[in-house]
Amino acid sequence: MQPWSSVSVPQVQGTPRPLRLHDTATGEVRPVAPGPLARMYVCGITPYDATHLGHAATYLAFDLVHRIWLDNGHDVHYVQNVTDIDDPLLERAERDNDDWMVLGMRETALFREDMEALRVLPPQDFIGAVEAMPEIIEAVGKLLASGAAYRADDPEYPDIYYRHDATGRFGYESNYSAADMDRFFAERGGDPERPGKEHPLDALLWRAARPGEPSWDSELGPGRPGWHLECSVIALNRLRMGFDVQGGGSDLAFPHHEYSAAHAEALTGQHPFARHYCHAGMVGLDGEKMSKSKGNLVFVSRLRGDRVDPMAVRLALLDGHYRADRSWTADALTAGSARLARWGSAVALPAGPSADEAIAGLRDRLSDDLDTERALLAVDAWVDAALSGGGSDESAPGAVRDAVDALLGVRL
Ligand code: 5CA
Ligand code: ZN
Repeated sequence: MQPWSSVSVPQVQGTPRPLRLHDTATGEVRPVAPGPLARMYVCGITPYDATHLGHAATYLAFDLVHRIWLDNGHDVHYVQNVTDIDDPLLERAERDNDDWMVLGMRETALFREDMEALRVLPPQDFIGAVEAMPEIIEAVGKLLASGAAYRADDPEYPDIYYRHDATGRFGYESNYSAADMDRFFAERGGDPERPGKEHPLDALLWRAARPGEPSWDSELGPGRPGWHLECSVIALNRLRMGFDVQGGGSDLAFPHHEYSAAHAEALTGQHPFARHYCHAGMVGLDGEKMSKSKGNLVFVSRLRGDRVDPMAVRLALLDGHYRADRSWTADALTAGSARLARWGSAVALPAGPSADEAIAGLRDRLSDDLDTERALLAVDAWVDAALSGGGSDESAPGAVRDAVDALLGVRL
């Protein structure tokens, strides 16, 4: 698929800081130590509805990772998928008497516009499950041949399942208890009760064609892919094993990222799939988790339609820790708009105090597991001093403007 357009990222004066990030697999904040080419995969949308502020917050968090890497002089290979065939898409299309493929294309186009408006740097590879179908089919064949997968005992629908313990490392990514695994597997798209499986936690790789459902011909028989394998294959074939960051919301820590890692490790015999597994907290609306099924969504596109400045949305979402579950409120947007206006006035001044401390503070805070709340305060301190008439450094306003643009993605 065509990714969205990029924006230029200015150089920032001073010394970059290497990034430290929380890793779900080890439970620690530890250095991300990429080579000259930093490699990141972030799980993309399932395009059956518009992008809400929860999705946006997650993509903003990983956009900061991207920007910090650029600041540190790395080239970045960023890959993102689009789950453009899966149950939720078919269910929504059926409900609305729509065509699932047109629905997916429409919502993906809107997502691109939203990301562009928020100045999220695009991935180099933006890959739909449908376009990756030959790669997915090949991977299922390999897993079957190696014994990591089997056909369900069901002559009518001989779906193909992954043996959850095929690598002997199952559970290392999420570290969830057996009870939590059972619960989240059932809640998040798994099918523990499916007759014909060897074990309730075995995950679907290939769903044999059902009447009325789209399917793809293959040597496996006609069918469509399971969700976790899509991300394994799209990441593996572009980033190879041991890439630096696998990202997404915390709802993906299990089962999705556990199985994506397990599938890739079973396919290659190598470990690990990713060197860091990073998860953003869930954003809710006034205290409740924002979710398509609850219908309590604030859409980025709707805010754009209401002529809200996307940079104010960006500042509002960055004023909270990416790993914390948090709430979107009208007050957060008001505060983001006010901050945007103050920052804009300060960088428009002919001079201000030296930018060195603010830029060093911004880098220190961001490189410490993306502590955006305190990063914003470091800029606030310079802005307050500049607006109260302090300083005569004529290069400072431009330097702060560039640093805020490059590191926070906020154009003033
Ligand atoms: N297509 C899959 C990933 S392969 C998927 O989860 N799609 S999604 O549209 O449901 O979510 C897209 C991204 O937004 C995922 O990274 C997901 O973890 C994240 N996300 C979903 N809901 C929220 C929320 N309320 N707050 C923060 N992030 C969220
Ligand atoms: Zn994914």
